[in-house]
Amino acid sequence: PGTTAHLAEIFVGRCFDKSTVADCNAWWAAFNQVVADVDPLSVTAASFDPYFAIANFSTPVDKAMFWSGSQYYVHQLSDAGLRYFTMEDTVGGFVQNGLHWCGSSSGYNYTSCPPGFRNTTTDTWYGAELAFWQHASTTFARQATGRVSVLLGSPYGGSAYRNSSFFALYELPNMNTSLVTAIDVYVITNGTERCGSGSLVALVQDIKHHLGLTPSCYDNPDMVRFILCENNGAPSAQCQFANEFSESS
Ligand code: NFD
Repeated sequence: PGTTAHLAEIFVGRCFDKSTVADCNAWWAAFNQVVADVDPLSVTAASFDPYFAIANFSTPVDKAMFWSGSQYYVHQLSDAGLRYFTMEDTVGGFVQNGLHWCGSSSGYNYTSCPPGFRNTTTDTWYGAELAFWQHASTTFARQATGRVSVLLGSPYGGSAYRNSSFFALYELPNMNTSLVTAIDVYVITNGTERCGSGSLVALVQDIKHHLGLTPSCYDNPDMVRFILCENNGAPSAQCQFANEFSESS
């Protein structure tokens, strides 16, 4: 993706809009300190520690919603935090969602950023933006409390639960076993990827392993199908309310 022009203005403006951070300019300065004038490939998650000390990721009990492969639908569903709280509904995620940035030898590179990469041995992302999300995902997951949810899509026919995803790498493993009491898994199915088959088998195992919980799993539940119906000019395969109602009448 291209980089974001007017980064400082958007960041500070979004921060003021949420109005839960005491000093938005000081928060920008903490971000700037890490990213500006710095080689993006030298930035790691730990670089953002001072920045994240200011960011607020707290989430109402029973509302945290994680997601993977469903970036578009999940925010329709969460409804800006009214129904669920995704990371992007916290101020820490809100100010950064959808922005693309990296430093250069003179401030920011407003043309392009090098692709980030993960050192799998040290589990460290290099590349400022991905390092940022590694830290953000970890922080968000650590404080999730009560009943938590995850919405999984399988874009392009891939797996719904991928062990290279941020959800698998930094969210599920960082949930606190003494804070999380239940997990609901919502799947936007594509045929092979559905509760009890495909990658959902591994997800259940990993949830048991990390949290000692057996999740509840739902294929295309009504709340998800409503969103799928609402957003498709032509009804999607999963949007079948009309058929059901006409068959039963
Ligand atoms: P996804 P996920 N390289 O749909 N989160 O589980 C590059 F360049 O596959 C939120 O990984 O699900 N970009 C955001 C990547 C970002 C790569 C990251 C990669 N290898 C994590 N992998 C956000 N708001 O932007 C992932 N991305 C980027 C948290 C790319 O922008 C959320 O709390 C893609 O569109 C959520 O629970 C986006 O991450 C979970 O982690 C999502 O990738 C979603 O990450």
